Amino acid sequence: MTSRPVIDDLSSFWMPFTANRQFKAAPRLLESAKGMYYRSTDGREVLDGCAGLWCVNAGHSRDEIVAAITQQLSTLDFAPTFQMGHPLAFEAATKVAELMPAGLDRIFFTNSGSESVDTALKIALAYHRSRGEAQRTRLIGRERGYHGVGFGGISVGGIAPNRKTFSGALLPSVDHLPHTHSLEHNAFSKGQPAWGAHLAEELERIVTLHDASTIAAVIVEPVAGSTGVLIPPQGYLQKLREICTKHGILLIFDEVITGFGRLGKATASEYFGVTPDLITMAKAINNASIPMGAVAASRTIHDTVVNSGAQGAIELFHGYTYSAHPAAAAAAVATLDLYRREGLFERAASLAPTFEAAAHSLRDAKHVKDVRNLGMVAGIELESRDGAPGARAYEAFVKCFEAGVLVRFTGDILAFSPPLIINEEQIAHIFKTVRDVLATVQ
Ligand code: PXG
Ligand code: PLP
Repeated sequence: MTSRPVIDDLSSFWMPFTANRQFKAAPRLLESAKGMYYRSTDGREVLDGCAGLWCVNAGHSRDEIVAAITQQLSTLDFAPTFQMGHPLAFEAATKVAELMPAGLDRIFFTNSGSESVDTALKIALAYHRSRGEAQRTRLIGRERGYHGVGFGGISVGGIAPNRKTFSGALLPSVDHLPHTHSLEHNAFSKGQPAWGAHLAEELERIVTLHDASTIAAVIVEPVAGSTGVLIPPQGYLQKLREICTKHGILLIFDEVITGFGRLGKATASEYFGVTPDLITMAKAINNASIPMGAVAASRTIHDTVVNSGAQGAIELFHGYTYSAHPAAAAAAVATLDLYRREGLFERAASLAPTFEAAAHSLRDAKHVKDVRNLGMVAGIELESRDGAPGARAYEAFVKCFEAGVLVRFTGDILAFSPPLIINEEQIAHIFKTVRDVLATVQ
């Protein structure tokens, strides 16, 4: 394939979560992708170590998904789902429901993880109101949590820079659990760290402070991704579940990253054996081929809300123009079929030990102060450069890209979450490249 010339005007696109001036002074542009590889506009193959942004779990530009979308767009480009429907919306919901933990089989479609989070928070409030507990409005998130960028998501989220600018407009009545990250206790843990389950008991303290009767829901990522791969301590999620159940508080797992095979199961809920009341998802739901997200609600929540309205009345005043967009729904159906046909969740589970060993082989690499992993996710935390947090990981990221490997960085943490079609040689290549790059990073 011939490379197109790089466009010379980068000024109009205000880039998301990007250092715009720095990027535009030295852009990194991708122009095509297939399977495990991107191709950059300067004609280089780049091995995808992070599935795009944790989302392309079946690898890039898969023929079956492309065909499903193309055919759908020429058959039915758009159909409303407000007081109307189209068959694929229902088929996609059934297919998603089949992958959810038993009982979480009512699916509300959105277009992103951020929308899924705000939807789940609203469903939690609607549920309590329908039960006659309208005073349950408080939401509990967690420090270092990432729940997208809607006002609801940044309010329950726990990443300071995402909140600071907007602090005057965050949702009222939100509290946060402490995060579970501790290098002092858990550095270089393989899989779930042994220390930290007791941190879930902080929820009891928060419940005592505010009273359970005011609390609607707790939302956490089962494995925190964006904030730098924080693996839940053994027993931690189980304890959160117990405390929520005891106090009638809904538990929401934000599975935007962990959903659809990242841990070797359809959901982290299944992996950990902990069933929340609501699951948010997006990204790999349709291999990120068309924007789509969803919320899986328990049948109890759904039935409580839906049966509380008068016949003929709209039960939940919420929805998006593009909820269950036909192209996105077609992509989801094709993707979920593909995951099953190729056994990609099982493949992830069987590759996980190799991935773990490869990640931890960097234990003695230059600048490394922690390696952590679970399923097909790993994080490598670097010592920060004095007075310049994030600079070292940024340099490593740029050098990895130049060396033909795409990784993700956040602060001084490198994150790895490759497509689940990766092979052992490619896993070794990613971590060898990172080791070599780190040796050259200041
Ligand atoms: N919840 C979680 C747990 C996420 O990981 C969102 C919600 C928001 O999804 P949308 O589709 O609105 O972006 C996410 C998204 C990173 C990175 O650098 C992570 C995400 C998105 C972009 C970059 O780690 N996660
Ligand atoms: N703003 C205006 C003026 C609208 O008419 C709509 C939807 O009709 C929206 C925002 C919401 O857009 P969406 O449904 O795509 O989230």
